[in-house]
Amino acid sequence: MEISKEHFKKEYSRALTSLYASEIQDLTPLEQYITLGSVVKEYASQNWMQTKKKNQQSQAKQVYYFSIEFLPGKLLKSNLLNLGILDTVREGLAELGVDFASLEAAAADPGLGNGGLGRLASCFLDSMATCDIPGNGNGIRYRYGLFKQKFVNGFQVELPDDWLRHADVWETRRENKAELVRFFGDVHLEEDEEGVIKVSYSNTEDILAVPYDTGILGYENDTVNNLRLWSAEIPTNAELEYYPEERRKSIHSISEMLYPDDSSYDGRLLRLKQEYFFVSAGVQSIIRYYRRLGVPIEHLAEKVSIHINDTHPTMCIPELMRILLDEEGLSWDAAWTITMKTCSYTNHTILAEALEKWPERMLSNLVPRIYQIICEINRRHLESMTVLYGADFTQRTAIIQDGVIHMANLAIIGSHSVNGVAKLHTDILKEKALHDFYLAYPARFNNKTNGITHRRWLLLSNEGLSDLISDYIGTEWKKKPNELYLLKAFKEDTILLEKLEQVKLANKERFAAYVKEEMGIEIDPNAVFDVQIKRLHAYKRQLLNVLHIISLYLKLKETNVEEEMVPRVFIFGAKAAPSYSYAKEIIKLINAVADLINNDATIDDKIKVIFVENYGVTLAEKIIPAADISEQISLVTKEASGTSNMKLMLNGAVTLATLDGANVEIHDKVGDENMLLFGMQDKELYHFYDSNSYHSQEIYDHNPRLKRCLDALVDGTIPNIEAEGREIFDSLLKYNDEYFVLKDYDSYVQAQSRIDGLYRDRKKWNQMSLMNIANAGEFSSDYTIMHYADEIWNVNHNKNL
Ligand code: 26W
Repeated sequence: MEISKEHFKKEYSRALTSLYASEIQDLTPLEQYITLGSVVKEYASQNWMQTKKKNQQSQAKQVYYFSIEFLPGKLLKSNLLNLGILDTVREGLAELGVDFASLEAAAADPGLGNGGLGRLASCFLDSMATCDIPGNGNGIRYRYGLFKQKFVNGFQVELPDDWLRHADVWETRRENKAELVRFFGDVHLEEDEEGVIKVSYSNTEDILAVPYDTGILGYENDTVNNLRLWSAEIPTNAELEYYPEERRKSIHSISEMLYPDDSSYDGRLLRLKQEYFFVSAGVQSIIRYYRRLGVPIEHLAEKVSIHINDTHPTMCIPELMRILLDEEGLSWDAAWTITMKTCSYTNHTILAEALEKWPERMLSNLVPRIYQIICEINRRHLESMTVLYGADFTQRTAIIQDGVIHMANLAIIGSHSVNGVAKLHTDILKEKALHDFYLAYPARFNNKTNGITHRRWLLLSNEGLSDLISDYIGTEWKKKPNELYLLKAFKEDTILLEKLEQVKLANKERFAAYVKEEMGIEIDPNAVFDVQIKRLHAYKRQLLNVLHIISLYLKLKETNVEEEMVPRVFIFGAKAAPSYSYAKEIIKLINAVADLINNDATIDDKIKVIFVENYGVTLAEKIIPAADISEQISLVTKEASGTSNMKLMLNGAVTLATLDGANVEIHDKVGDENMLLFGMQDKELYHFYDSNSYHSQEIYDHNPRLKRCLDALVDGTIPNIEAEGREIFDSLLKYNDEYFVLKDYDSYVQAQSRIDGLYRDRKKWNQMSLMNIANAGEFSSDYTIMHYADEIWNVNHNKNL
């Protein structure tokens, strides 16, 4: 959109007058932010209405992306970028004496997600809008987001994330689009005079689901899609006396807070309520919109795609069946055909503890009609499959087994598409985790390797690099990120390589200033910034990283080999689920090692360990542009894809990785010469599993350096970790090291030791950095989402792949 600086300045002054009736300089950065937000929202509102009208008039097929988590990050800068007015507004504000950075710092970062799954959903929304796909996000408007993390004596402490204490400028409450969601009660099936089954309910507990819509702006196109987040409220038409305090509380509790677990299912009733709440509200609102199109219900699948982001929204399948059977009066088969054509499912993890298995009793009690429908889906599955594949197979794939409901099985049986999020992950689903289903429904299985929006993760968070790239290859790459490969032509261009180094150094200096400001620790921008940023989980092996750091420190202490070692700054960002005690012990260990090393003057700042507090989207935008090394060291087969690996690659970091998840595809692109590989590969791991022949004690007994390092966990070398050190020591030896940390230790240390030589050769290193940037375009979520559109949702998009 074209707006002049003068026009913007007038608009801004008008808005602050109407909002605060006071002078600019009397406003706080937060008030300046809210003012700017209201102006920008208005700029986008035209396109928001236009997009809705256009889709309605053209009866365009819509995609509804159901996710119990979204991690949008701060929206101000990305909305300004996508409107094409970022520079104009920044200059206009500067002329009005408003500092954009402090204003932006006051913005809320909605933490409505745990990690990879939630951020991927937000990258996808940004890409769907940019590719002109009518894509709608559907989720929960949690009153409290993911906990705020503080370190107290090195321990993680969780604080409430009261992100709505100041109104969210981007959302719009749509009371008139509220839906009623029914819980508990009894279901009555009566045959009416024509013999049609009529379904009625009694003694239900009804919740009013009120939607809050946020515009999702496409990049430099007039598309504004919708993110609809539902809030649980007391039904307006009910007499208040019917809602005593604790009843009101239990209603509001449904959208009160995000469950902070990102990999272990823990069957709480409130979580199940949350899952049905946003699913039922979402599906009902889709059908309400569809009915207004006046197209026969039989054609629903041609106009609507419902995507199920992991198993949490799986009840979309029985909920759609409920409406098609009970409200539209369709036959089972007609309803089932439509439902399968409409629904598609993505699996994001093979970890057994993450798979949702809800007690049958809990579902039959909370959502009796949905339970009835699931039973019928299961019965028909058993019936149709037993004849084809026999009882055992059918039993293994049954939805209901021994009193629990396997949500992944329901999601697969009720969807026309099942995809993994990286080639290796999808192969593991086909060959192992979901092999039975793959045998039965081979055509449904497909791979969609994850992606990231290069707009937030390069254009916005690393303007220095973006401008440098545009100086050399023009700006086409901003809309066609694959064009980044044109940078390969400049591999020998020493000027560009030096400029690349300068850009990275400036980003490292900026981050060093942040660390100084927030943590009071000096770090050397010329050191190697070695980054591991992701949720704290044993399979991601932050422990392997800190064991190497301990080894390096002990080596420095014992053999003072400082001359050939390039100084290192090890940067960690990670939250642990509050109930995940082992993960919290590793956090304590990393902080204890940091205290020891950062305050040891004898090693003359050769190593620093920085564990940033409260890691999330906004901190990632500060750390990633400053990274030299990207730590992707999960135990092979455990990380479905990873997405920080793609963000760090795009910002010129060199990846130190196992051949796990999407690291395999990064390696396919950049090759051995531009990446540091180590560790076991999948076949070797399966051999250990099949032969049960892994004995970590043996490795400990035969590797003095490793032994010295592990002993430091329990012999007092590292102060203040008595309990945690022992727990971790035992997990690795007594409990035989579930994630093969000891097995991969040597090759990891060996790979780490290659960094000195490579980094010291600045031309070589900058060439490696350039080759990673040049090959990162393919991991743009614009391409990922176009594959979803073409191969799963069958919906049009504007770009050519
Ligand atoms: C039931 C608790 C729970 C909550 C969230 C279980 C599992 C999850 C998510 C599926 C975990 C998650 O975020 N998985 C990550 O998804 C990313 C996006 O596809 C992948 O890149 C990561 O590899 C995967 O761990």
